[in-house]
Amino acid sequence: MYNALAKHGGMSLTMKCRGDLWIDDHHTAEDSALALGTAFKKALGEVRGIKRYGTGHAPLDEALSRAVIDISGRPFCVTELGLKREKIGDLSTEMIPHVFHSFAMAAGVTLHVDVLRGENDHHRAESAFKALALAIRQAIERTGGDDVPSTKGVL
Ligand SMILES: [Mn+2]
Repeated sequence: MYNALAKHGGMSLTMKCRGDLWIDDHHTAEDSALALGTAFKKALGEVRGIKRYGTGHAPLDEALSRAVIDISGRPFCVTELGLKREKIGDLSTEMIPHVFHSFAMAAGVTLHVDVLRGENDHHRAESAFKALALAIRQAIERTGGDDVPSTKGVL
C-alpha cells in the first residue's frame, strides 16, 4: 500500500520498520503512517509555490475511490472505506482508516478518503491508497510561482 502511495504520488520512499507484530499489527501500521506523515511534512518544508489542493480518483477493477487533500496545516481526516473483512493479508482492515488518520495528523493535512464503490475489500483498500497518491501528486505540483497558497499568506 505504501509502495503504491509513493509510486503514484511521485515520491521516492524507503521505509524500515521494526514493529511489535508478536502483539498485533496496530503499532506497526500506526507508527509507520505517523513516520510517513512526518517525513512528508519535512520534505515539503515551507508550503510555498505548490497547488496545495489535490483530488484523486483511482479505480481498481470494480472498486473506485476518491481522495481530496488540502495541505492546510490543519490536521483532519475523514474516511468512508466500507471495508467488511477482518483482515487483508496480515493487515487488520480496521488499521487502514487508522493509517490515513495517522498520516493526516502527522503531515498536518486535511484529508477525505471515500471508497465510492467496489465489492472486493482488497480492491477497495488499494484503490483508496492510489486515490490518495494521485491527490498528493496534484497538491504538491509546482505552480511556477513562489507564493504561499493561502489568502492569509501563511500556512
Ligand atoms: Mn492507535
